[in-house]
Amino acid sequence: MTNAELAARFHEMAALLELKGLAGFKLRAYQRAAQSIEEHPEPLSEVHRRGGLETVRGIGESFARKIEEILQTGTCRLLEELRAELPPAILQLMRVPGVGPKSAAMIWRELGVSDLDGLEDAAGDGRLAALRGWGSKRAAAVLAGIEGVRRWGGRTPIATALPLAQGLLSVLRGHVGVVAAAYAGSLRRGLETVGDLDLLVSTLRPREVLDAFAAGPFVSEVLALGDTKASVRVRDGFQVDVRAVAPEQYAAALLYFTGSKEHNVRLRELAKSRGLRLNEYGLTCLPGAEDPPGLEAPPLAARSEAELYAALGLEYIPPELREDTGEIEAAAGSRLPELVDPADIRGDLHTHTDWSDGRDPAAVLAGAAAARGLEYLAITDHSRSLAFARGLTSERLASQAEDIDALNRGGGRCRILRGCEVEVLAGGELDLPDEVLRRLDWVVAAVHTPSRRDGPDLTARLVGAARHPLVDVIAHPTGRIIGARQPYELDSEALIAAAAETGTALELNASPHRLDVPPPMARRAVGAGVKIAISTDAHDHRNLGDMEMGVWSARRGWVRREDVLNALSLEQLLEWRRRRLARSR
Ligand code: DGT
Ligand code: CA
Ligand code: CA
Repeated sequence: MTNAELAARFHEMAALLELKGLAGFKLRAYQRAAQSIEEHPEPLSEVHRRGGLETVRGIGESFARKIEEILQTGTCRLLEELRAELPPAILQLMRVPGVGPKSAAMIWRELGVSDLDGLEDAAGDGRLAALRGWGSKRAAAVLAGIEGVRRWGGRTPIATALPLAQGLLSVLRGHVGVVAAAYAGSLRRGLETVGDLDLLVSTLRPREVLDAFAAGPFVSEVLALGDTKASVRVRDGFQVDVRAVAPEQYAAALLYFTGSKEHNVRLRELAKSRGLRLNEYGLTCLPGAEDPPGLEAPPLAARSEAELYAALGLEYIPPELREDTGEIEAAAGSRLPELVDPADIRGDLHTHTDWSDGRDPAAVLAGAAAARGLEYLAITDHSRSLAFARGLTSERLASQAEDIDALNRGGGRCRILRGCEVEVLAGGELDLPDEVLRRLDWVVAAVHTPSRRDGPDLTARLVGAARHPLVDVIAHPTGRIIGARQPYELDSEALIAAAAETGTALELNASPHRLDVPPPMARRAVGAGVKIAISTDAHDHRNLGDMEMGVWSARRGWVRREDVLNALSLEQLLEWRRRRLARSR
């Protein structure tokens, strides 16, 4: 059992005891023990084998017995008694922002409510508001909080987490004792949602830095505060873990806390097979058989993650690939893909203006694209059947084209392509006639209308669109809305096969709410030779900045620069299109 797993049981005991009304130094003893176990550099199972549990900070005789019991049986009597006594779902209540242990205990005792559904009812029908110290405002906040917990399954979308992380890092860097700071964990790996935020600081004055952070105005609750770690909740209930390490440990800690766990496990095994030990403090030589006992080798110098990977005989593995899905083998064989990078992006191939449901006129969008250094921008407003989005008829599309021609003659730095996001109708045919589409520079095909979304129907529609000679890209194929809507039942293999056969590209929609195609599908697509267009689907010039998150997602899908259409120059892109059209005629 790992220290983290052991600590989790102590955290659970502390939370359940607190729900039962334990407070003061007795409660703090459990919380301190949990934290001390979590932070202990050596596995407690080893310490136990040596008979040294009571030398660990915060562990006395009674905790040592509990640790022993848990190591042997996976649990202990106190924990089992608490679990039997308290309803299993009650810890869920504390995931709702604004509900701490005291209020959870009160809600349970006075209303008999012990899970999210019950809390939702009580918040809705006035029982919660009627509790002492509550009131309708606080009950309404809880109702909103429950919705948030449900909607995101307790996970926070990257679109919310990233700016928060950047803000917190600038606070940390503002402290004179901080040498360097970075975010790690799932956010650094570019996941579309994150469970909690993991920040890392390099400092010689950890206690001071952590104390100052935990006292910050953005902190709503301090969950733990020690010499190496602070865990806090920020205002909307999101948990942030900050670890403080000495500068010489920073690279190893960054590697460790970036994860994923699965990737770390593989690295540790690899280290062991080379006579090394890798942990969050560094990479050390394992003592040899002839070495005197107790002699610890100093950590091998590692100023960067790249040096640590090199010491393990691996190429540097970018964070987005660290999921143990083949990256270790590839790095060992120097076969890692050269991933697409935000700097490779030359254009955006899916955007909307105020002709349909976008906010800005084409000129504003093109100006913003030019300011971002983009060479080209496809304006792809919706087609006529998407009435709620003011979809364009053939006539309005023709007038828009004249508008765009005039803008291009005006000589902006960013060339505007006349495009359309054409709806794929239920029968598989397109919403606009071929002779209209033929006059365009860029055709994106998409399904939005929520009629009969059953799998075979949607697959047939999208495969049909891919086979249509005039379609350049299939937009956001799975239809997922992160945290809100599951992907449609699409036969992604059939779509990838059709795209590969016809040379049609697939879109990776960069909106942080979509990130669609999802990374595993992107990986299969590029494996089959399909090109990817990373597009923002901007409905406002500010959305053009979503491109970076799309690129992160693409990197998670092992997408290389040569797989990405909008990493081509304008000239190369138009050439790609000419060839595609010639082939499909
Ligand atoms: P999340 O927060 O659910 O989105 O996912 P992560 O990957 O950020 O996970 P988190 O916050 O639990 O831990 C951050 C990193 O710390 C994780 O990616 C790898 C490392 N880590 C945490 N616990 C363990 C562990 O028990 N074993 C190993 N090998 N690594 C761990
Ligand atoms: Ca995390
Ligand atoms: Ca964490």
